Amino acid sequence: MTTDDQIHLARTHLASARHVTVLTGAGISADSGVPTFRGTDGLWRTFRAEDLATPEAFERDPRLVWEWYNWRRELIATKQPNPAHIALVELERRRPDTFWLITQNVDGLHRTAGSQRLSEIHGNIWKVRCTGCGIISENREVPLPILPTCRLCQALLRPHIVWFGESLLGEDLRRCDQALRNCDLLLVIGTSGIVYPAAGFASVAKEVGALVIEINLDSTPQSDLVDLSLQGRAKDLVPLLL
Ligand code: BJW
Ligand code: ZN
Repeated sequence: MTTDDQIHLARTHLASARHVTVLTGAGISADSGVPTFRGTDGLWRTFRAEDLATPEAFERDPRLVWEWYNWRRELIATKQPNPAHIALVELERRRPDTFWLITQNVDGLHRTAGSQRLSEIHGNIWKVRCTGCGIISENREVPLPILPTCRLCQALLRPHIVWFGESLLGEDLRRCDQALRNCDLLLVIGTSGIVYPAAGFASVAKEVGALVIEINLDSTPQSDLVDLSLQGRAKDLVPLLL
């Protein structure tokens, strides 16, 4: 099948689907200039995840972790949503009651683009959480003073991000499970499909008989499982599906 045929088929499926769920990963924001994690220019090529994205790393050296997040906040602050983010806003607008977007991205670009029916399952880089009283607040200060502390209780603040070995919010997991079990089409965009639990979402959708379409620059561990695998840039392919 040619790419044009695949796109035509994907469009037809999308137009006839009742409940549509979308899962996105770093690849959708790569087209906005936000670095991905894996791959040749990925963050994990230069930085060790276990030194920066685990609760143990933060306990050991909160300054180092905050410096890394400050650098990323500065970088992301200069980035804008791209046509793929915007196409997903349009998809939500067309089917407001039968659409849910699950993102692993912490950059907030889906929300900036206008997506509202959205679970940010790995958190958001523009939110901080108090390690003392647990309060979560939005914080767009760039750079943040290191080390940032809570206004209410003076304890250390941490990024409101899900690190390796930490559980996702139960409420998010329930919402996602519902969106996956109810959907008849799952669109998986720009994720390597390695990090759990999101790496298992395509299997959940397949189990309930949904059609799964993947959009990625490369093949992934999920490519053999999905019904249609479109290879290319998210910013080019996602708008073509509408
Ligand atoms: C393009 C493109 C373009 C590029 N267009 N495409 C079961 C089995 C084994 C292990 C586990 C398991 N369950 C849990 C675990 C442990 C762990 C895990 O999954 N480890 C794996 C690495 C094996 N999971 C967890 O710890 C999770 N917690 C949890 O499950 O709690 C319960 C539990 C704990 C422990 C044991 C068992 C249960 C939490 C995971 C949190 C992940 N957080 C991170 C880092 C946050 C730090 C931060 O951002 O500040 O979130 S990891 C990092 O990876 C980040 C991402 O959201 C996540 C996914 O990455 P993503 O989005 O897929 O990006 P890439 O870079 O990997 O891929 C980009 C893709 O885009 C590529 O495919 C490109 O080809 C493509 N692409 N340009 C289209 N223009
Ligand atoms: Zn506090």
